[in-house]
Amino acid sequence: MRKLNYSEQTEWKLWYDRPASRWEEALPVGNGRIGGMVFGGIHRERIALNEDTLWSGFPRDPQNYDALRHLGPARELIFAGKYKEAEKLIDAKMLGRRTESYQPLGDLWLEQGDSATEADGNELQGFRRELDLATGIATTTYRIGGAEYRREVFISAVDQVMVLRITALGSEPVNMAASLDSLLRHQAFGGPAETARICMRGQAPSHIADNYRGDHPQSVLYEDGLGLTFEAQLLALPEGGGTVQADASGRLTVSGAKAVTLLLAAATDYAGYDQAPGSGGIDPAERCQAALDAAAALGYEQLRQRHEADHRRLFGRVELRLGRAEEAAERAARPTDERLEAYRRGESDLGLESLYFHYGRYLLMASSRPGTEAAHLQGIWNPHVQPPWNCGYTTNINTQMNYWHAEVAGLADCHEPLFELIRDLSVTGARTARIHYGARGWVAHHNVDLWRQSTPSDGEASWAFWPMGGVWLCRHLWEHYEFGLDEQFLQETAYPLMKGAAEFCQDWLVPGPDGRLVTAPSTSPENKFLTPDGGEPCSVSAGSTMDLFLIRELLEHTIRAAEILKVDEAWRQELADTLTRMAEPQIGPDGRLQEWSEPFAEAEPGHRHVSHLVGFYPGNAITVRQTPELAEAVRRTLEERIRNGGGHTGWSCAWLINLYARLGDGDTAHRFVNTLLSRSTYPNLFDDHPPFQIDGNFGGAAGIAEMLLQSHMGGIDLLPALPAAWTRGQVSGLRARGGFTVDMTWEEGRLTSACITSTSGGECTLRGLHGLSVRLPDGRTVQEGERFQTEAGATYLVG
Ligand code: FUC
Repeated sequence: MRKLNYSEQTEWKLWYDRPASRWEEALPVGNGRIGGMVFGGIHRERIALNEDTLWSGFPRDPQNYDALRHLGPARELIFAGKYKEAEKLIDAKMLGRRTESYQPLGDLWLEQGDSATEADGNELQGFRRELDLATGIATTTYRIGGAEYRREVFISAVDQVMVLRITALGSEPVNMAASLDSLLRHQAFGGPAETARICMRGQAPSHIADNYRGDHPQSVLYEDGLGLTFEAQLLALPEGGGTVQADASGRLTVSGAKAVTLLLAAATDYAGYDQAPGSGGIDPAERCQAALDAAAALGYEQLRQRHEADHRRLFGRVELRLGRAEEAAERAARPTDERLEAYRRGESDLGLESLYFHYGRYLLMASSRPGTEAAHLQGIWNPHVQPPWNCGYTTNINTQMNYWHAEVAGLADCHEPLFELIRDLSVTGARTARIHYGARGWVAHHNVDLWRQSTPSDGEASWAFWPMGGVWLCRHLWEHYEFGLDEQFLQETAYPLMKGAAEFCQDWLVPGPDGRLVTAPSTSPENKFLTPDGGEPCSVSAGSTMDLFLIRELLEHTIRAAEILKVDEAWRQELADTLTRMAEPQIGPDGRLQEWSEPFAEAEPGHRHVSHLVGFYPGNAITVRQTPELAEAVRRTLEERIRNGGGHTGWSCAWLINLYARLGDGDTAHRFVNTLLSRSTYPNLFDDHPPFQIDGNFGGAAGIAEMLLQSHMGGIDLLPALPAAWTRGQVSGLRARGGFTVDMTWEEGRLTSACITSTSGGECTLRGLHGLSVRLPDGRTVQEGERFQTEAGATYLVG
């Protein structure tokens, strides 16, 4: 199959014909650690900066040592049907404290072009700012009078610096000034003039109070010695003459140059979730200086080449084109915000849908790379000191959704920071398991921060009391193994973490009144039922469906992993026994999957979470082929939720895409792709929860992949949920469980060719062949649903 050639085409670009007027119009660049939002201003340019370890707070002990005293009484109340009383007890006695907040580093400001301005009667012409997803470079170009300027920005993962190149293409030189600023406590200063370097050094708050009520008298708290220290440094390398000057106040000026390369480095003294700021021997200033010196020695051309090669290596792994190329090119000729507006008005734009998919991949590459922090609610991009939901890790759906597309969309390496987060949580969470619940193993709740808080947050039981965060996160370890079959990863990373989470579950499950094992207290994230007696909204009962699905799948995956690794035979048996004794999810009298163990009335029938469907997606306990009755109950559940207004946040809508894809209902899945883009998307294509929250971008990309390829039913399903709107298209590089990469083309809604590459030499079964068959190297053909043996590295053609 012909590989698409990115350099030939324009689809994978976001572009605009005016500067961003607000943050949600700016264009994101990032290397997983340093993030920038490029506004594309003309005389005054702003690049909002982030560094992924810059958080408020410091390591402290958030355990609630009193919680365990109340566990027994809470269970008694629950098993006596006194749910509301149990909820009150938990609210009052069993919760913890809020997590800390991700912080904005500051802004890089540029003032540019004082010799030929519009004020002299010169007209501004040809303005364009764009983000090329294929190269990871944001470019702004414009002309004023005889002057033509070009600014390029990228953040290199290879060289750990932001590179900003300003070129004067016309008759006028580059005259510019740069400065650094921050909302946090900071000082900006310039090095000696000849060093052409400016610096900003600052301190993060020791605590940020939540922004929910806005009534805290000291919501941003600074304490000496208790916050992280950060540093940003900027260095100018002028070309073609010109002078550079850095003054003591931190203003750097370049005049009369033909071009200038600005290099920016940023760092904090974060040395680990359990290390006090400043105690790890890390000097952010030294780090910045080392990065800048190394980058300056390379120079612009090499920095760009190294960045582009690294970026294309990841980005180019997957290519998706929907519809006709000419049509996509025609639409791409319009600025992206206008394109989005037209789409909102009902115009079809398949190119925009595939752009959204590619953007989901781009954003993960830019916010989560090996060695960096995992992507949080806003990836790495945040301008607020008191950000929404602390800009943290919400592990009752949002953090997981961030990584739903990582494996299938060819970014398994970007999944790694999440595994590191899980590893840290297994340490902090072991104390919480013991102190809060008297349990072995490790536990995490719904909010996590840089300091790896594993306890419940404060607030209400309905969200804060949810000891399933770690259990759900472990699915990512298993998925990574299932896609790549890396046994060393299974043995060294995944299994020990899964084992600890499974041990917690063993201790957490208790026999309910009928003797079946259930979780208690149990909530279903953020949702409430009406108590059977008083009709009061309440969140606490026993054995919510989500808990049962999550624990079941963890135990099953752990047993499977132990079998593969040939370890812990007796313990495996214990887990298998636990599975037989556990309560089962129920279908209610109305044919819907029950969210709780009893058919309680829902307090909010259109609730944004569909936690009880976790066993259908991302889980696979329910499938359309193996458990059709349960799948039908899922469909009814969805219909009822949606009829009552569900799916109204960005991430919630993205979840619906995935769920309908799993139902094999491509048209409804596509309807929600359409809703996500037209209702929940900012001009820069960031997901609008509202406010900005990146999970919708990632979950949306996962949903689009899920419509094209599924591999959760013991084989590979090609085009399992192709909507009528996607009549023709091609995709390459999608990954399937069992160690396969899949390329496909389709026309008139039917598969026309496919190419399966085996990465590990496993057995393969294909479905969705529409009468086509697989040709094996020995000349035999294999039909739909027939299993065949593959060889590692070999490709198998379907035609
Ligand atoms: C969960 C969701 C909210 C939001 C928050 C960050 O609490 O219910 O919609 O996404 O996380």
